[in-house]
Amino acid sequence: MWVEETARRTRPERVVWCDGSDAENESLVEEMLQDGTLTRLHPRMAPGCTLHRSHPSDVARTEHLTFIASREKVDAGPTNNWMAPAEARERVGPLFEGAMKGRTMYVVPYVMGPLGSPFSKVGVEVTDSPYVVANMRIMTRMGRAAAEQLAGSDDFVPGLHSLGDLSPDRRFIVHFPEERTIWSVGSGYGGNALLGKKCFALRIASVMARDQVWMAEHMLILELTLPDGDVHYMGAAFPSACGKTNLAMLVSPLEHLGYRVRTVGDDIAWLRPGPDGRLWAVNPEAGFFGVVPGTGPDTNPNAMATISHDTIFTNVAVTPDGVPWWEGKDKNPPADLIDWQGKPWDRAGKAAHPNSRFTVSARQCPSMSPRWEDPQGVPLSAIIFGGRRARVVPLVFESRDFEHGVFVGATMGSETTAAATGQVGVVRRDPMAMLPFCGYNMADYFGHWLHMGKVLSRPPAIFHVNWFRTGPDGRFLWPGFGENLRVLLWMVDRVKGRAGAVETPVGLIPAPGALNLDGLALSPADLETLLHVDRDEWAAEVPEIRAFFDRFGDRLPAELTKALDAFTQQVTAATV
Ligand code: OXD
Ligand code: MN
Repeated sequence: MWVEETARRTRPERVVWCDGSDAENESLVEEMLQDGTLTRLHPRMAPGCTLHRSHPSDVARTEHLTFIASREKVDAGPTNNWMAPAEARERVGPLFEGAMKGRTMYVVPYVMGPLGSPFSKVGVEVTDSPYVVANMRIMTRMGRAAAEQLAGSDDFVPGLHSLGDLSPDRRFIVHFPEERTIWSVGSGYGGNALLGKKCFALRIASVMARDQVWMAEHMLILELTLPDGDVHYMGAAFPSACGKTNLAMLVSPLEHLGYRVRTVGDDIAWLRPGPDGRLWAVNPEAGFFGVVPGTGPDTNPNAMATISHDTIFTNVAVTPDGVPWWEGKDKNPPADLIDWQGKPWDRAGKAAHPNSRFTVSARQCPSMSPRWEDPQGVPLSAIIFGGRRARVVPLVFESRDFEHGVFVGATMGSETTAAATGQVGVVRRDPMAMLPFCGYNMADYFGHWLHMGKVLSRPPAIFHVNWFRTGPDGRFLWPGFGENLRVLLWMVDRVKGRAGAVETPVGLIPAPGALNLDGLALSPADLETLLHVDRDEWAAEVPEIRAFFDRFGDRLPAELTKALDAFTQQVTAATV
């Protein structure tokens, strides 16, 4: 009924119900190759790969055009754009009228979460973009499997998507949290258009999770195995384009000693309290929609292997014979490169767009954990918050307890990246990396976190990391990538109660000697700077954090006000 009603409104030339089969995908891809939506890449160097060039004004999520249409403004909260549902119907509704004239309307049923898992959920996206269909097929369990999971019930999240005319002036991504529906018009890009990802699995799911006592988080999930066979799972929340994919696919430099890292997810985690009082994590996605630039054989060999075939590239550069290229792939750009807009590259600007992306099935990733599709999920030993901070924030610290960890997550800041339109490199508060993705009042979201801490009898330990601290010369002090394992090992040792730590005003940092740095060429001076907590620098952050908290007024949980007061006292108290 919903599809019929949508078709009456958008008036497509035809309606196609997608079954997710290979044959369907092949004919869809063939059509897109014919009409230029996709270009086939080099048959030997990039077998099965295609390139899509988006409209140059449609290259990233547009947060200022993303709305929460809750009935009450206060339920969207001060950090979301709010639109009254009636206004959405008046302003955005008409943009769908006849929007699919002359186009095909695809009906895309999909499952978020492993098939057969009691925690998985069904969505149905109606879209006029075949590119979106091809992406959804990789990113979700799409087609017949979803219809089967639904088994005739109407328990699904409907999402209506149309490219419209692709104009940012008529672009809106609107979420109705009470009705649990999504409208997106005017963009064909990533998180704006693949509605299972940010719109459903984070914004709408965060509301469901609040009501049903679970959590929908912007987190990777990784598995760490120790030489004695002990296995630990960790969830890490970093803002977009801050290295979640790289951390999730980390290659252990100590693999030969039995320290192994495997991937469960790279962007989203659905977390539930288990009967054992621990927090259990499921990756709702089936693929990776990752940032391409910066991905190379040194930084992320697992991603390089994953995207070596059967990948949709969006907005990368190519050689004339169709070999994809991007900044960070290798040192020497090939001759005669064609940039992301299809023009000869002038070598002045970037060849690949900084937010160019790969879409690829997780099944192709050599580092997937055997448990990545476990219907029950995996139990978390630790949660890691992190951001991109050139100064102030140490390499790693541990929160004193879960409640303090919520304060750490709620106050976290990061320099903005190209994943969203807008200025890049300015520090903004991005609590739990959920600023653009929380579907309700963020103060209530903090309250929900605090509540979850009480529900869990064995909550994960909470840490904060910053791989991006620089020295006075602008050089990154920490080698990062595979070497981040050393920080993870300290965390596991903390969880097991066998590593030393030192109190600072922000939390606990590794005691001297507690971080295993064997074989790393890290100078004592750099290590000292990496772990340094400077009271004055932190005191300088306080007014801005307080102003951020003040935006929530009375809605902010008292625990956080108290934690900020205590923190302020600690960083401003006279040094002993
Ligand atoms: C993403 C993002 O695409 O966070 O994952 O922007
Ligand atoms: Mn993301």
